[in-house]
Amino acid sequence: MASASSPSATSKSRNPPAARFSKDKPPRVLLAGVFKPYGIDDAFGRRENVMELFHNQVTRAQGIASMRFQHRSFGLYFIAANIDAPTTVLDFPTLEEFIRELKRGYDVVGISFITPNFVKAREMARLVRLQLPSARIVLGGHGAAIEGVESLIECDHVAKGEGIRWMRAFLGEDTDGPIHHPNLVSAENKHIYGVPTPGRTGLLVTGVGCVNGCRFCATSHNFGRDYTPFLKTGKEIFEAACRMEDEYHCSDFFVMDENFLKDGRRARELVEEMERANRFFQFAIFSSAETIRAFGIDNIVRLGVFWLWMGVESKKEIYEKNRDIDVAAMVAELQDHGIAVLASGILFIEEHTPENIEEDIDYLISLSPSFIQFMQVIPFPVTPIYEDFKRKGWLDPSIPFEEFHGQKRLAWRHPNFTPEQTETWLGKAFRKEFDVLGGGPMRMTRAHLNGVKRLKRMARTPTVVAREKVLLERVRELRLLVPVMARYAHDARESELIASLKQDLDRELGAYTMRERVFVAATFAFAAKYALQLGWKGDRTQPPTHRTEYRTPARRKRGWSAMLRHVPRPKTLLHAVLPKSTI
Ligand code: B12
Ligand code: SF4
Repeated sequence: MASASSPSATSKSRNPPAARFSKDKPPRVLLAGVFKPYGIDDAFGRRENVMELFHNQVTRAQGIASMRFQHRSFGLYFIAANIDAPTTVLDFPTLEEFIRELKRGYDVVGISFITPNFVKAREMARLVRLQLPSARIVLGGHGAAIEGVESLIECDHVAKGEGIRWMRAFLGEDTDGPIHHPNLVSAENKHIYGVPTPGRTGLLVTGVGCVNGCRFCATSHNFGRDYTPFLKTGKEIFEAACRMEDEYHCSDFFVMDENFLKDGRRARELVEEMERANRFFQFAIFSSAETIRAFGIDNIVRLGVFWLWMGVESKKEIYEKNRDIDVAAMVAELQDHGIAVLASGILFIEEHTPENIEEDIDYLISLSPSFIQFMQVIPFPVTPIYEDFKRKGWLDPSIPFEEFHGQKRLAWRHPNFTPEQTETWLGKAFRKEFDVLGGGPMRMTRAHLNGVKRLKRMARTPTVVAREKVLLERVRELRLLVPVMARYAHDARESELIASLKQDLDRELGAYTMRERVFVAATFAFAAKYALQLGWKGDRTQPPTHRTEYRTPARRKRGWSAMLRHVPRPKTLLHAVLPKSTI
């Protein structure tokens, strides 16, 4: 017979079992992300599972020019901020720290993981059972979609899809209560060319999921091809932004929403709120081409978008979202209006062969976006391609989940490529992009500068004037890095591109002021130190551990804002003035 903890007694669903906790003594909840170190080859992970977005998937071939920053495991903070039970979030722990935390005693331990961290989650669950045999183990996050996970990892419950509602139901709380948006910064430990960029870019998670359901997309299918808004209206987004600006003085926000402009009405309301209050914020967003077209460039400028991630994917397989759209013209128009575009492309779709794959790589590069993400197709469980590849016999059970990262060799058997070829082509793509277009920070500066020029020619509404002012400030900040960019240019072509950018900047902004010269000198010191560090120690850094308590007796006295404050203050004057705007 199955025990309460055995796999066969496991509940695995979007609707958890009714809570069995006493109302008088709420359960103590621990929510943990998987343990570090990340991005190294060991028994639990791979070198390619780096806990950094750009440095692993975007600017990875760009050496010292690669943009560096880390994100918290946001889902944990969102769940913790929206349940009533006393909760601890443990983000980026070592295994020892996790064990020490378990010894404090918990009734529920939630482990958040994605597919490549399967083995880490399994080890953590094993330890929970060992240390706290009576605690309920809940698995959540994208890893929860792994086929048969309930029998592969020791656990009591598997929470598939959206987690706030799941956890509330599990704990016997009101599932329909309003969602409280915690105050969080988007990225930490930020630097470009070794120069800290500590400004406060706030995080807004306006919702999870996407209804488009592109066949490879884990995010869409993990949430049942449905969208769950966390901030339902433009007013709610505006109010969340105001709150964060009041507390953190941040006016830039990274919007974590797979397809933010899909809800055009909400985005328009946000514009209206900002214009009505004459209080403007800037946003970095993800959006698909169809939604960009529908929203229109003028509205995008009014919204204050300064950075945009767009799924270009491939010229060979046209997804609905890109159908009948001149993507090249769209990227050019966005960048001409000051918006740095990240175009993502997928390599090794079925149509790709060693003979034609370079066409797609060249296509992405020809768009000349500020950044490109090349990602290999990964058949994540829950996506239609997973089932499709399974049917075709292309899934390879000998490839462990740790290798489902899309950044080295393909995690499945492609009919037209050997595993070695997939690694070579991916490396080639990133290298070619860097050689042809130069470094991302330089290209982003160029896009922002073009925007300043363009906005000057637009109708002088208060919104456009406000947007131009902020964009100009951003360009001034990034310009401080241009001499360092020139010093570390990786080849003659990049030197030329930077020289031309410098000329245009000088024409637009005049000579550096004395104060700016001092800061430029300082950037050289930072960059030299970073270059030495890269040479000696390599490029891997581990995020620090973050332990945050919610509603524990000590914390309750200090109130919500104290519980949710995570923002480090600038340490020096230099920290305070260097570029703050890049996410
Ligand atoms: C931010 C992010 C990162 C950050 C990591 C942040 C961190 N501290 O872990 C960075 C940039 C470092 C990163 C790296 C990678 N990532 Co990533 N990342 C994302 C991204 C863009 C957003 C995640 C997020 O915060 N969403 C907002 C929160 C609120 O949603 P959520 O995390 O899904 O959480 C909700 C539910 O899942 C659930 N939930 C989550 N945890 C738990 C736990 C419990 C107990 C419960 C009940 C519920 C629950 O409740 C939450 C609220 O509804 C997603 C794409 C996306 N839009 O989701 C990809 C994504 C998660 N990443 C992915 C991948 C593959 C990677 C990399 C391997 C890529 C690479 N090669 O570099 C690496 C691996 C790094 C590592 N060592 O773990 C995949 C995972 C696919 C899969 N099926 O597993 C995703 C889905 C992207 C994609 N579409 O392919 N990533
Ligand atoms: S539009 Fe983007 S987020 Fe939506 S399903 Fe397609 S790839 Fe996923």
